[in-house]
Amino acid sequence: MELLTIQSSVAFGHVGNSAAVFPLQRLGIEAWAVNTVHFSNHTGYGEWRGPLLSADDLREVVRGVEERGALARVAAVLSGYQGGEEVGDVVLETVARAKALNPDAVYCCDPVMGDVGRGMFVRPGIPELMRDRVVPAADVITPNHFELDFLAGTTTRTTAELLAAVDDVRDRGPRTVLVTSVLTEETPAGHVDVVAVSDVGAWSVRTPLLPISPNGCGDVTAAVFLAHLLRTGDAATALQRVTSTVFGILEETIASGTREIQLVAAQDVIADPPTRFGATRL
Ligand code: PXL
Repeated sequence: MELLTIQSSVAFGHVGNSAAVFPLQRLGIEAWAVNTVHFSNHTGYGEWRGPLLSADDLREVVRGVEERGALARVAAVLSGYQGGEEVGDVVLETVARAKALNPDAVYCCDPVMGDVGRGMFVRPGIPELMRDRVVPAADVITPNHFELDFLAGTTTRTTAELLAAVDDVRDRGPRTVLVTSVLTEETPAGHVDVVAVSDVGAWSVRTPLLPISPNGCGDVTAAVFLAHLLRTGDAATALQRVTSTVFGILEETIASGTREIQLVAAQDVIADPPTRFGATRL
């Protein structure tokens, strides 16, 4: 299986494509990386070096991939953090081309915009671009709870409210939605929920809340959820596997005492995740 992933790359550490590609490969998927930036390290350090690619440079790279015949073969296009609106345009053009060449191609969008506590951290205009143009073009989205609320234009405090917001967004395009970092009135202290909704139902997995939330975790989550969804066609199975995988990566990261997610150390968990958490039907 082949997949095109349009995200940041960093030389040191793991975010964007530098977080998504290795897990995809470890799951047996050929991941063609189109890099939107080539930074030394992720922006969480406050300082970084390296270039952003222009929209025209990105277009050229995608064009070359298409000319080799590879765009026609991809099962999915995956996108994450989008630095500027022009990158959003290239992503949408690429998705349109991939779908024209192969109507079964899936577009999975991680609508990176913000988080509880931090608020919106992307450039002004990006949240509206995500809500009004990018998300409606997607088949699968992986917002966190904060991003889901923005997409639906509401504040959700209960599971019922959350599911209503998900259905509101699903009516606008993406049939499969993974909501991460869900905290409702029903979530016990020290825990966090992850919810997956598809045409055939809604499921939730509850995990203990770990004391770290490293950069790149969301990028791994979107890539690994998409991989298992493509493999099994089943959102509940993909939900169980992604939560066990990410929990295992976080455990390795805590044990290592480093700031970067420990993908290589956790590679066996990534390739063959033990079922640590069961999914409950909602
Ligand atoms: O994880 C999203 C992300 C993407 N791209 C760059 C980043 C980050 C998070 O820190 O720094 C460059």
